Amino acid sequence: MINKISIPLTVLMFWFVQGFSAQITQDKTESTEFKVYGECGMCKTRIEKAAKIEGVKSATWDKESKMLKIEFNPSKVKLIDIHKNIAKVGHDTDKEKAKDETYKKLPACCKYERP
Ligand SMILES: [Cu+2]
Repeated sequence: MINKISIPLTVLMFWFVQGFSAQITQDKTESTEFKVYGECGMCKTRIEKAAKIEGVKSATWDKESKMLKIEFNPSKVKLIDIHKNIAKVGHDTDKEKAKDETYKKLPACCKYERP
């Protein structure tokens, strides 16, 4: 009698624990920072907006240090894709360069010195 109940119960417990740990892995957040070239407050808005792609929890760019701090989920987004998306809006990062034509289209106040 006890065995008949305890076996399905054990299986159920096992599923529960497994599902729970899978969820933890999925929600894992890593934080990192990298350099993004920019100049002003407008750049800050543009950079942070471009950085917040799917899987990125938060993005904060510092005008003085030019460092972008991000919190992201490595199982949902690759770092290089964040770099690429920022480069797409005209800002060079330490890994990806923006296209010259995109850079040229930036407002005058945003023309940062290119590395
Ligand atoms: Cu700017």
